[in-house]
Amino acid sequence: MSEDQTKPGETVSAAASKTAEHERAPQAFTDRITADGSSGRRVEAGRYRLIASWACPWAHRVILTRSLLGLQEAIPLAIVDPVQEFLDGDYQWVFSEEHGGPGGKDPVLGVHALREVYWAARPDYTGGISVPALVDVASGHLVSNDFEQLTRDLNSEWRQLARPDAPDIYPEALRADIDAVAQEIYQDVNVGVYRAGFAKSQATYDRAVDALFTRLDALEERLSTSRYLVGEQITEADLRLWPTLIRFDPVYHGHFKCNIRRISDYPALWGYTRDLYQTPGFTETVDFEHIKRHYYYTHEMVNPGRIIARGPDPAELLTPHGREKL
Ligand SMILES: N[C@@H](CCC(=O)N[C@@H](CS)C(=O)NCC(=O)O)C(=O)O
Repeated sequence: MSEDQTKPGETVSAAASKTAEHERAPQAFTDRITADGSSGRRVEAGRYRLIASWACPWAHRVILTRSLLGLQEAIPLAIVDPVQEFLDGDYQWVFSEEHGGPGGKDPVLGVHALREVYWAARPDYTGGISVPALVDVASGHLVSNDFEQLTRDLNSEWRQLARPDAPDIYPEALRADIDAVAQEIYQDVNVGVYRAGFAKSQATYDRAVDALFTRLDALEERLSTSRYLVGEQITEADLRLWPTLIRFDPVYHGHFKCNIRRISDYPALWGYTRDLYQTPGFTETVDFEHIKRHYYYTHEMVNPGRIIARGPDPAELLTPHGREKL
């Protein structure tokens, strides 16, 4: 695999930000929670805790699924501070007084740094420490940090606790199409923005940004005749793309040098971004303050002065999108 490729499951931003190339951390925690308990862990309201960051697009995909399915009460959410703490030579996700509780600890799990959860599960663990992370509260066991499997399991195994009219975001009949478009989006868009932003050479940057905008141009075409990426409903494919789009103009365009075009320069992509933003279940998962503070503060080599770019005005997301007619 070349330096430009990234496999699903690696800790993308950790790898990209901490090494010149894209170092691969194997997805280390992949236990499953199942409806029938056959995996050893049964679906149960209130038993597990989802640790996430409002800033992280991978965590956002799980948060969105939870929100669309109405699983907020069944799976409580713990949000880390947007600014990582420098611990033993590394930036780490931590809880704080503001995001967490007294003593800068998560009030339920009693931990300050997310790495404590990883170490409790595997004391000799030296791989990436990433969000999202789903924890079995009583034992403190880290069940999974695999965003893809988590999303799928919320949609299937957790259905008994979902609201009755919850959408199926990964319907059997559309899976092949969803997987195909998700794979293209993953490589060129989801990871592409990081590749461009953390490039250590002009050639690496050029390749990333070319692939990114070629893909965005193709998605613009696709979305100019259809409201959603696959079929006539919101699917997992949309949940792959949208978290990157919503961060694009405020962060990736400037901070990651993805500035050939803005999303707001693409009529269909921009309408689509607003359409989903205005869809129940989406708006409440977006926190621009966390998104901006995280990116502009954390990547020291990209933005050593920690100056947060001001624009664009988030109110633009509330303007009419006219996509109902599609
Ligand atoms: N483990 C996730 C990857 C998620 C990821 O890369 N999360 C980033 C934040 S956007 C992270 O936590 N990076 C570790 C760090 O920034 O220290 C997966 O299923 O692929």
